[in-house]
Amino acid sequence: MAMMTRKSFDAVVIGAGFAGLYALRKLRDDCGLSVSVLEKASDVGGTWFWNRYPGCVSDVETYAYCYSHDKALFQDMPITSRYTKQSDVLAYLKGFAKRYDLYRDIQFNTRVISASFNEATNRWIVRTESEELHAEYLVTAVGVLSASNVPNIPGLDRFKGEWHHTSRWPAEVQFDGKRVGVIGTGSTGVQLTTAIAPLVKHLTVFQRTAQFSVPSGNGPVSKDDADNIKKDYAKIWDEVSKSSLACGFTESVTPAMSVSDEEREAVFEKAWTYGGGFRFMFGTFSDLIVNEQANQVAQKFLRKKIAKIVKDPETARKLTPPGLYAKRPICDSGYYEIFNRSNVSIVDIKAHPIEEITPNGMRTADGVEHDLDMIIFATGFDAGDGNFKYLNVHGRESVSLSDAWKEGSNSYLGMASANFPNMFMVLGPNSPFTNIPPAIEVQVDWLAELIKHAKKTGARVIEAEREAEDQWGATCQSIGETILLSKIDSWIFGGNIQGKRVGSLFYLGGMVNYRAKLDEVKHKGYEGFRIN
Ligand code: FAD
Ligand code: NA7
Repeated sequence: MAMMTRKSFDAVVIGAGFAGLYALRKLRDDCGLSVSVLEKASDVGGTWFWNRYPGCVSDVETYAYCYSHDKALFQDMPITSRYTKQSDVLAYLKGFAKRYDLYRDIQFNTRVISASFNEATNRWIVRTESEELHAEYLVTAVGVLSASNVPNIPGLDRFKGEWHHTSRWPAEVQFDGKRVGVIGTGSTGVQLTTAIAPLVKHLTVFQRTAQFSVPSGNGPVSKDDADNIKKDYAKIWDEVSKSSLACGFTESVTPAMSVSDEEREAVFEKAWTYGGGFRFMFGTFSDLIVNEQANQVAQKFLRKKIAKIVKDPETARKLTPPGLYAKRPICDSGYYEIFNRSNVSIVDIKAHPIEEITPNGMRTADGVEHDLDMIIFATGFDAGDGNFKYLNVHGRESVSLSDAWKEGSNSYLGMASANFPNMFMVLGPNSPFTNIPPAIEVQVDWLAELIKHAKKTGARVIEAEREAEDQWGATCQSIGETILLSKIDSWIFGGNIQGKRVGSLFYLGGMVNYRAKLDEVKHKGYEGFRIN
């Protein structure tokens, strides 16, 4: 058996996506800590390393789906299209790591298998398959949408064709001449199917729940427009910090039913033409996700659009969601249109669930055998706390994080948990639900200040108090209950995973309120933390 090597650092960070890279930069270069980042992938990027499926693109505009903390970095960032495609985000994050000399402190192909807090030394022991690392601080940056959900459908092992999950996409996939089945119609399924419909012999979309989607309005950005965006650096990030969603556009303050039917229709139409899922849900009216009547008028508008686009009425019926417009908003580059192609068909697997995967394809409950050469799972993620299940973290008195979260995962402010001293989570459970890079910066900056404060006072332990953590969980839960997103199953509340407890996984109170809470906690001497 190979010898287990031991190393010691001030901080160990797990994950090298947006969060882990920024944590490394901040803790090493600003706080002066020795830091080691452990990443199971072979390069940086996180989401954008793993999700290489055709059509993969952000749905927050390029100018806001990036770091904001360095003006020069922003000025140097290529802005060539309205949204930023997977390969461009990956290149951006690789460039970030090179620019700030981060690679030297990242160990790739290294999966963390456990982490435990040693109460005698107040240090964390982090284990990989071949090493043991000791550190004062443990920072988890393991991603909220990164633990793949591969449904357990009987027969997959007997399938003679190839199969892939979109979040573990291999380098080369040939579609030419193939009959492809895609399970899942969330953001990923919609992007993927739209991209591959023209490439495959036949595409069968296996849909469990129909999704409302609006046009993305994606397209090239000219050099002049990009230059103008860059001149607005201060304005953009000021607006982001003062908004709820941090997406870089002005959110509506007008309730939907406060205007006439004609005005409302015009507002929806303008948003549909301009494009953008978040813009449609939050830029048109202020209350689409809190007021059922407002939500219904949006549903009605979107249903009319589907009926107009999709030529076959039966296909249109299947594609039309019967209920609330209350999943994470999504957008597309011609999704409903692909169903007018003769090589695309849809199977309603709520009506006729998939019974098994056969050597030649899939059999649904109506007895139909769907012949396939390839199956693609666009079935999403065990979101929020999913990755923590594989981390095997133990805190005080060897209590495990999984036990601590048995009744539902939680953390104080999305970043710390009682009994897990000196462990900080970037985007832990009950972190803000917003455009993600700005939320990462807010949390990492705040944690860096907290660590500096503790160092100044000579404290060796920073630990969330149980009561503060419970209160934060209750706040997140009660805000969640007022929002229509909690009324339907989706990854935002854990309802997409069979057997998972449904409850708050995010703080849905918006970025402005979240920042205000962080300021308040800090100004009250880090209220809710025990620092000694
Ligand atoms: P990740 O990028 O998920 O990185 C986590 C890293 O941790 C991974 O590299 C993983 O390999 C590593 N890791 C996990 N466990 C271990 C372990 N045990 N040992 C070692 N390493 C480990 N968000 C938006 O705000 N806007 C968008 O438009 C948007 N589009 C998206 C599109 C797709 C297809 C997906 C999947 C997500 C999208 N997201 C979007 C969410 C996206 O995940 C975040 O925006 C962001 O990239 C998250 O960064 P992160 O560093 O927190 O996590
Ligand atoms: P989502 O939004 O969770 O979508 C997953 C899709 O897969 C959705 O249509 C699910 O149907 C479907 N699904 C999941 N499990 C199954 C099973 N067991 N059988 C059939 N169908 C299933 O994940 P995405 O990857 O599309 O998007 C996640 C986020 O990543 C997205 O919001 C962006 O931020 C990027 P359901 O609706 O649950 O009935």
